[in-house]
Amino acid sequence: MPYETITAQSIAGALGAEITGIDLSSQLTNSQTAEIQQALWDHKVVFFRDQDLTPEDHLRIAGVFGEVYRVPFVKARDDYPDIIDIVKEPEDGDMYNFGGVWHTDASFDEKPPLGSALYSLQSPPYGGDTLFTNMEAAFDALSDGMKDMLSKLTAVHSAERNYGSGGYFTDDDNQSASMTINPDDSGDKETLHPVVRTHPETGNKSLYINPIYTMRFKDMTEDESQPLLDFLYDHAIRPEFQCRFTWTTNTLAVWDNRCTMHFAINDYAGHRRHMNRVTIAGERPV
Ligand SMILES: O=C(O)CCC(=O)C(=O)O
Ligand SMILES: [Fe+2]
Repeated sequence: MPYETITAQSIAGALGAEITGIDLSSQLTNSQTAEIQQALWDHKVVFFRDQDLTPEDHLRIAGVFGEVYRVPFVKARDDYPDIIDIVKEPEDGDMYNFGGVWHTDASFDEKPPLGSALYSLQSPPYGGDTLFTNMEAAFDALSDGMKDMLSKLTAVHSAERNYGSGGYFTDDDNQSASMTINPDDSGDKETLHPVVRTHPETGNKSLYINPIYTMRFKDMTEDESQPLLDFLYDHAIRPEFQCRFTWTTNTLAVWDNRCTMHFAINDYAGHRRHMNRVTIAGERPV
């Protein structure tokens, strides 16, 4: 995709591009703003390395894409209630890392976030990469019969498995030293979303389900739903639909949460990894 004010270099066939030629700490021109938006719709996840950003810069860049989304259950920074600290300390060893299961952010919400802007304050010396997968490519590669059937289905989403009253984080052993997660029974609430959603900017269709927050298909039991969900998850994370990003300190990534899933790899025990995330509000999936 040709741009006039930035350069985009794809990092994989399916999605993901590194953007250069722009200093995000400066006041952006209208054309720069329009082009980084376009680059996100074109590439689904964009990476800006070597950006020296203050929290205000970080909030301002996220604001290019939409209003801020206040993340439930995860304690925010005391000084910036719209920024969450995603941190794993050396003493956390190989215990659970935030985002370490394939997911799209907060699909349990009636209006899940449009995207997230994740900034690396400290990257480990190796490991801690993030995987992304293209849910439009995954949908496109299905047979017409499967696409047709899925297009008629609705899925039940909930934060229950992670943040609900009996969820993973209610067990003290699963609380890390470094992040505060506050599960409560509002996490048990269920929300309905179409299994196939249409992107409001591009009109493209994508699969919209994920193994953390999708509980079952509407009007079906979990046992009935799970085999098809498992097939779709395996299909969606085929290597050719993915990209893998190796972080360096001071990189900002912005992903489109509506047509991707992501997965934070937990392979840097004994090292510190520190990220800040600003989440961008979205619309009700259709
Ligand atoms: O730390 C990461 O690489 C991603 C964590 C995650 O899932 C998120 O920030 O939404
Ligand atoms: Fe995430």
